[in-house]
Order: sequence, then structure tokens, then C-alpha cells
Amino acid sequence: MFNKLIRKNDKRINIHLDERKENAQKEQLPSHIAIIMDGNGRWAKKRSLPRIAGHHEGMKTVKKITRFANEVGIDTLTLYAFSTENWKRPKMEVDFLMRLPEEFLGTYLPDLIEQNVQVRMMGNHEMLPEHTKRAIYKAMDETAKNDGLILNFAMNYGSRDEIVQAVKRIAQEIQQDKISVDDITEELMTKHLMTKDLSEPDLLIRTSGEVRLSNFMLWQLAYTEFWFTDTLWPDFDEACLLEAIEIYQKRNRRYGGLKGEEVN
Ligand code: V07
Repeated sequence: MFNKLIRKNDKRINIHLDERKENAQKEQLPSHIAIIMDGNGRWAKKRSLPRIAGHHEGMKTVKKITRFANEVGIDTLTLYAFSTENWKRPKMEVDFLMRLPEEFLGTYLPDLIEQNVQVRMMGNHEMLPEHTKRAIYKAMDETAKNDGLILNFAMNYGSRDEIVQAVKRIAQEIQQDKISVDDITEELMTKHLMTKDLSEPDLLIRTSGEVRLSNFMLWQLAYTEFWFTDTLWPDFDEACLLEAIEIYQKRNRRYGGLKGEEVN
């Protein structure tokens, strides 16, 4: 009787994080997780702090979650760090955000190298300040040969912008007689997106209670599982990521072999 009770508790919430991690690793993990890191401003407001304090705290969460995702055995982590719409924010806030990659990499690049993480970036790089680009390119360069977790930052990224750019390139190739209209397929489109070297996300997480895609990876998320949480990004931790992974695995078990056939 007593034994039974313990086992029941074990099964539910009281399992230690390490044990939950090991259990998750016994099943199929999401290979690529994409995260919309929302709620930094609200986190700061709740504490009567300026918004930038929330962004700074959010940066620490990036470090924590990157390390943990790598430990669990996730292959790719894509993080929405700066959208094409974020330029509309007050200049002071934009300037602060554009300093975060330098601060993050200044502090953590040696750790990332040690953890065998490969840093990448997707988005329209040209419009980023020189100092921001310099820091990120250096990190990409120094981690290019690493074959652990791919840490892919979406910086000045917008999905419609990405799709328009892909269509323009394809149109140019037709104009130059390199390909014909009949060569345009889903596969060709995929090869012209900024994610051409990455798998599609298996799991999308958005924090802070917003239930929108906000122009993030519209093409790539066609078959992705979505998980939304009210937790604000600076409060997001290892247990939250594990919860998302566990829910993903539970859904996968339910679909059984029907993945891709669930419609109709
Ligand atoms: C940013 C912290 C996380 C919450 C979301 C907004 C604020 C890490 C980076 C970063 C980007 C590129 C890179 C290394 C680190 C970052 C921005 C904002 C613009 F190579 N956090 N973080 N970049 N926030």
C-alpha cells in the first residue's frame, strides 16, 4: 500500500529533474526546438524595473536553456532574439538589445566552445550594427567546427521577409534561364530559406501567454507541435523545458504511427 503510493507520486510530479531528464532521453526527443522568448518586459514591469532589466535577465535564461538543451541531447535550438518589427521600439531599447549579443558572447563564448555548441544566425544581417555583427561572426567562426548543439539565433528575422527573399532569388534563377517554372517545388522553396541547412522544428515554444506566431518561421512550422506557457521568459527554467519535451513525447505516443496522416 505504502509502496504503491510512492510509485504513484514518482510517476507524477515528484521525480527529480535528473530522473525526468533520463526518462525523456529514453524516448524520441524533439530534434529541433524553436522558442519565442516573450515576457521580458512584463517580468521587469512586475518588479518596477526598466524593460532592459528584463532583457538582461532573459539573456541569462538563454545561457541556462542552451546548456540544458545540449545536455538533454537536442540537436538544434532556434531562438527568436530580434524580429524585423523590433526596430520600432524606443531607440534606447534597440541600442541595448544590440549590445546583448556582445555581452552574452563576451561572457559565455568560452563555455559554448567547451560545450561543443555551434553558434549560427538567421535573418537579415546587413542592417545590424557593426559591433553586433562583429561579435556574432566571431562566435560563428570560432564554433563552426563544433558538432554539438546548433544554437541558431534569429536576429532581425521576419518570416514573410524570408519568403519574399526566397521567391526573388528563384525568380532571378528563372530569368537567368538556370531553372524553369516547373522546377519550383516545396523542396526548392525550402532550399532558398534561411533554414536550408537545418531540419524543421519539431517543437515550438512561446512563453508569456501570447498565442501567436508573430511572423516566426511560418513555412518551417507547418507540421510542428506547438506548446504555449504563461511563464515569462526570465522565469523559464530547466523544468519548464522538460515539461515541454514531456508533453511533446506524450503527443507523439498518442499519434502512434499516424504522424503526418492525422489530417482527415
Ligand atoms: C537577447 C535576451 C533573451 C530574451 C529576448 C530578448 C533579449 C541572447 C542574444 C544573442 C544573440 C546572438 C548571439 C548571441 C546572443 C540576444 C538579442 C536579444 C538581440 F550570437 N539574448 N539576446 N540578442 N535577449
